[in-house]
Amino acid sequence: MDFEKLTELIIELEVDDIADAVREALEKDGKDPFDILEALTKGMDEVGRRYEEKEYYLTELVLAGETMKEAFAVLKPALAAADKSLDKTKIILATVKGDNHDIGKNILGSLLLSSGFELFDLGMDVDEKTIVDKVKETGATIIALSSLLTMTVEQIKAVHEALKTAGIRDKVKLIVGGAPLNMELARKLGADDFADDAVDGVKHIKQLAGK
Ligand code: B12
Repeated sequence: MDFEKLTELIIELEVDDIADAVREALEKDGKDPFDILEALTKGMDEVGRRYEEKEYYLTELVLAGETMKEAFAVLKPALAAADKSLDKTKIILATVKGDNHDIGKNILGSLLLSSGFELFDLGMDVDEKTIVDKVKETGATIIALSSLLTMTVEQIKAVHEALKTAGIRDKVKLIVGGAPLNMELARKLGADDFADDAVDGVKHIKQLAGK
């Protein structure tokens, strides 16, 4: 099972075959789970491009999401086994209000869990009040937010402002990710940091946590 084939299975939306393919790559071929993740993500990028070019429609987007979830269910334990450094920093993870994309967030969440962080995953479409309340309740020191839609990136600013109003902005680090963002925009919206994929995100978060 080569990486090109895995990328292709995502692009072709082979929801029934992807789990076996990932299993084969892992167990039979001994491929690195992080390389497999990269091949799958490449497929999702191509799906996004086809959607943009109107070669794919919403049905295909939904199916691509399902296919990625099937793949990730098999990949998750292998990713977890690959990284075992322990860290008990508390992290709040969420997709911002108005945004129902959670595949990237969930990947980041699994990697964070497998790195030993204590994770509070609030799900998707999460408003700023819920986040502020959770910081107060848990004493989390890092907030990781995902926004996949250009329309919802302003929500990052809303979270930043709500933390300021609550007087706890300086107690937490805010890191954000998602395709419409970059470091410059992230900073402009009040975030402390940005990473463009989940693997890099974990590295950045380890730095923010002072590890
Ligand atoms: C699957 C998908 C969906 C699925 C989502 C299923 C789910 N449960 O998540 C469904 C069908 C629901 C969907 C709906 C819509 N979608 Co959509 N979707 C996608 C698609 C194809 C893939 C997203 C994905 O899962 N990628 C794979 C994951 C692994 O990558 P990722 O999410 O980018 O995450 C990685 C990094 O960004 C980063 N990361 C992500 N979050 C974070 C957070 C932190 C802290 C860090 C450090 C890193 C990080 O790490 C991740 C892993 O490496 C993208 C296209 C694309 N290539 O991104 C469009 C895309 C995001 N969707 C788009 C659109 C327009 C929509 C809809 C508005 C369509 C519509 N007309 O209804 C709706 C919006 C619904 C809503 N309110 O949210 C546009 C957004 C354009 C924009 N810039 O605003 C895109 C880019 C497609 C396109 N090219 O036009 N979508």
